[in-house]
Amino acid sequence: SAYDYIVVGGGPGGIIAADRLSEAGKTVLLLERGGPSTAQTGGTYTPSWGIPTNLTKFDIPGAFETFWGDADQYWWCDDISVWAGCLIGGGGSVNAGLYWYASDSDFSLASGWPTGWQNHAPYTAKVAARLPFTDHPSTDGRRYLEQSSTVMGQLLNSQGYAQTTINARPDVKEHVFGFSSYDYLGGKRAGPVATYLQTALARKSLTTVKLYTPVSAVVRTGGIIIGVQTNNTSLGPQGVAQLRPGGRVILSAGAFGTSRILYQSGIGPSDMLEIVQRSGSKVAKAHLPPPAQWIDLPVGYSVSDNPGVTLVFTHPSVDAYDSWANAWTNPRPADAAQYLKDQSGVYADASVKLNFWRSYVGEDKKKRWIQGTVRPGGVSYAMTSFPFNASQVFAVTLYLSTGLTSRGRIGIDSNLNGVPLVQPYFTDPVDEATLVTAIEDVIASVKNVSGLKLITPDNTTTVADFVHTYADGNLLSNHWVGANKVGISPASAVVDVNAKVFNTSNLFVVDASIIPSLPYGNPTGVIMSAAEQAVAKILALK
Ligand code: 6FA
Repeated sequence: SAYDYIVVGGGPGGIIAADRLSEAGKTVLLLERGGPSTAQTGGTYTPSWGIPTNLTKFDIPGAFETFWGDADQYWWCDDISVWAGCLIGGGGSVNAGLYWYASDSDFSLASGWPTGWQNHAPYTAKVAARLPFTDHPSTDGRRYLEQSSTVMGQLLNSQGYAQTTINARPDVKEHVFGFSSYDYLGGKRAGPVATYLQTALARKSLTTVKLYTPVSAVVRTGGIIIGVQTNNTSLGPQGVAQLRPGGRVILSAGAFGTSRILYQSGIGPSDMLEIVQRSGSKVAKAHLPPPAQWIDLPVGYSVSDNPGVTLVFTHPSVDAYDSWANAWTNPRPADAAQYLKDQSGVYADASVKLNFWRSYVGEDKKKRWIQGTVRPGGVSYAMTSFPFNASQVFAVTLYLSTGLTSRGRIGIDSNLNGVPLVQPYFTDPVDEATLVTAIEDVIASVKNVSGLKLITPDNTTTVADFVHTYADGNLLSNHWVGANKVGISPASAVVDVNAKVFNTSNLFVVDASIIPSLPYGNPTGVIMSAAEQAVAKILALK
């Protein structure tokens, strides 16, 4: 069979695309390289204490911190050097689920969006209708393990911050703090797999979803795409899944995944395409078009990711929850029992309890925003000469977000693994200076809260040195955007205002990589709104 649309990648972008396309009556093939995640998608990875329920690691919000604890961490992409989810739901199935509705600033011209994308509100509303936020995920409506949030709230109050419901006013981010907002429903992880994927699957005659089906390249004649190369010969001769005449391919394989597919399809800067040409991978080489057909675009450039630095505190009121070390294998019995009974309690929520924002104007007169994230535990971030009580630890990560000017580059190495080529952190020193100022501000107010002790950084370092020597791998926040950014010129962008890859007729990108710069908060809310808007633009094309 042949399809109106082939969507490659079942993360937030791809699932929303597949659902809206099938809703419009199109036949859609959704190809995902990984397997199931939540129970609803066929996942079966339950904790020993969860049997016989069908609550998997991907369903239980309180399991978030344990994604790095297991012997077999099969959910991560094994060919990308940073954290990325390779299973249905993508990053949305393994992330913390922090969820911020898009603001006007997130889609503004100043944030690098071309004209035509500013009217995000109807798309943001569509996402909110399918996936309403919650800042009290426990099904009993109560909040649990809130001590670090209370302590940090006192500190922020002393600095003139106001408490608010962040998603009630997405445009208000100056000196505000609020309870963390999550993409959870009924005390479980939600995200597009819980809603959009289900409605897509219900359109049985239109939607085909194949798991464990990696796509290596698009198959094209010049700029016309005729199908995609898979590993599954039941999809077509030699594993090529085919488009109907007039059909379209949408790449939604995430920042690193989509970039690699483009390189392997002969689309991108020549240094990356030459790596494919030289590689030992027969599959990749066999499907790379000859150089005369290469399409030169800045795939992988202009990327940003929030640099984040973590401060560690103790306070006598705080329950560090053993820094989540036992949350999967050896939970506190009452908390496990409570969650299993009705999805309430500590496990109905990931670790993060409070978020805050403010702006700074840098030496270059540009405004940059800081996001703070507060959570109990985090003993692994403690680098300190001070003695401290590990059971009272909590962590505050300060991220630089909107206004950040540093940019890096991603691509592939000689094994075709997705890698950062130029780290996107602090290529502009004003970014670093801004984060230092923000940290100094928080530290200056520690004295305003009785019993509060800062343990990292300690008295053996200055804040400036602490930040300057912070490892790239620790600055990382997994919020990669920009690699295939939207724009008006193929000199500086990869997709045009309709999310179509420049110099192709029918190839599109709908995922985080089209977003030109970082939004105020963790990006999935903006990625989903952008996906809704992109699909509407694609469907409107003749
Ligand atoms: N974002 C938030 O908004 N809130 C958070 O709390 C948050 N936390 C994290 C986090 O804790 C971690 C560890 C990570 C990795 C990310 C976090 N993010 C958070 C970021 C957020 O999850 C990502 O920005 C978001 O998921 C990006 O959505 P995309 O749709 O752009 O891309 P994904 O990577 O999610 O999905 C790509 C899919 O394509 C995957 O399912 C993958 O398996 C599949 N794929 C890749 N290559 C493929 C190929 N060649 N063929 C077929 N499928 C492929």
